[in-house]
Amino acid sequence: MTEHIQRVTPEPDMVQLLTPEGQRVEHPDYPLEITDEQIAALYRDLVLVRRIDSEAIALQRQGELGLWASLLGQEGAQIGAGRALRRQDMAFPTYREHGVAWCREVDPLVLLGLFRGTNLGGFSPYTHNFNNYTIVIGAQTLHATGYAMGVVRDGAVGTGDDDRDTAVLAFFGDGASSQGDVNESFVFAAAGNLPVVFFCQNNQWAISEPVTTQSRVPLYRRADGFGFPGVRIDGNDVLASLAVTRKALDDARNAQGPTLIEAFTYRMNPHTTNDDPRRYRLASEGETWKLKDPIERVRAYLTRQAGLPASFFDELAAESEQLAEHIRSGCRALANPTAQSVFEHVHVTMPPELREQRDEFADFVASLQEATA
Ligand SMILES: Cc1ncc(C[n+]2csc(CCOP(=O)(O)OP(=O)(O)O)c2C)c(N)n1
Repeated sequence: MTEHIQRVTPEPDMVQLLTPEGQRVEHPDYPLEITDEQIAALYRDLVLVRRIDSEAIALQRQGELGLWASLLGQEGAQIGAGRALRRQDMAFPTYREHGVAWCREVDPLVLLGLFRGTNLGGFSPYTHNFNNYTIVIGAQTLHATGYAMGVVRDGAVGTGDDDRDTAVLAFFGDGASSQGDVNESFVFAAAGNLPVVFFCQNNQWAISEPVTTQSRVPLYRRADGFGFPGVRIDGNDVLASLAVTRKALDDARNAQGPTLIEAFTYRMNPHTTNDDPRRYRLASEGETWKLKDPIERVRAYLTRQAGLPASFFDELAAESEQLAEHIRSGCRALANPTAQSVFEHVHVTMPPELREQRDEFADFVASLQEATA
């Protein structure tokens, strides 16, 4: 670390609509009309998605999953963004967007299959308008930008038809913002005024690399250099995430071009279940962020301001238990893929050479089984 590097602002200027204490606050640029019932629905999403995450970690620890990338602490950013999408919009995730997958109605068991190694993604992107998880850092921003080019060519922006106009939402992390792919996608999105919203979850760490060594300026200000708006939100505030993403997606659908949203948040768990953050993070950092928990503030609002009865929370706890059971038993029951399945889903119609290779491989596997019988 050289001394000339300027640190990012410690207390960033960001859009916030719900404080960590659960107080609603207004922002002049992002008014949000939302009922208490709708806030309760967001709370349900947050709680159930956190449960999916904690069950997945437990399953990994029991040897049922090879790996899991936890979203603990990032639920608010993801549910707000996910619930801002319209049916026809397309979202491009990394490998940590379990909350967005939830909003796009992807069965959590399908996600678990990827981390168990029983599927290679497991769902059709076009069924859910949610692309498969991308492990290659930043690559999906190019896919999203290319998709947005297609949207323009289909004449599906700026028509004024709410069911036709389409936006694209690309997720990536603070580490990914250092990648060439992300910067190239910014250039193309700006040059083509494309209907794409870049949603960066700045969880402060790219595995062990802090964001402060990667950027001299807050990440949302990168957008300035490309000529489109950048905005920083309190990434632990589901309402801010909803309001700002909704506005950015509206702009995109109305042919106003791209926006960069930086959700300022924190990855409370290790990068993946293979990582040990005690080697590079101070425990005190995690303690500070616990006070900004994205779920607790909504709960505080719902109990103190909205006056929701205890029965609401009891019913949600019961639903959470049921979901956990679905995940535990469903994960163990996931069928192992056959050796030949690696040949599937590559082409719509399998070419003859590939069919030949598959059959040869099948004979080889059978011969091994005979030899060991
Ligand atoms: C092109 C590429 N380079 C390196 C890696 C290894 N890698 C996996 S995750 C990661 C850090 C990503 O950090 P960030 O973009 O901040 O996302 P986060 O995991 O924190 O959500 C790296 C370098 C990779 N998967 N792809």
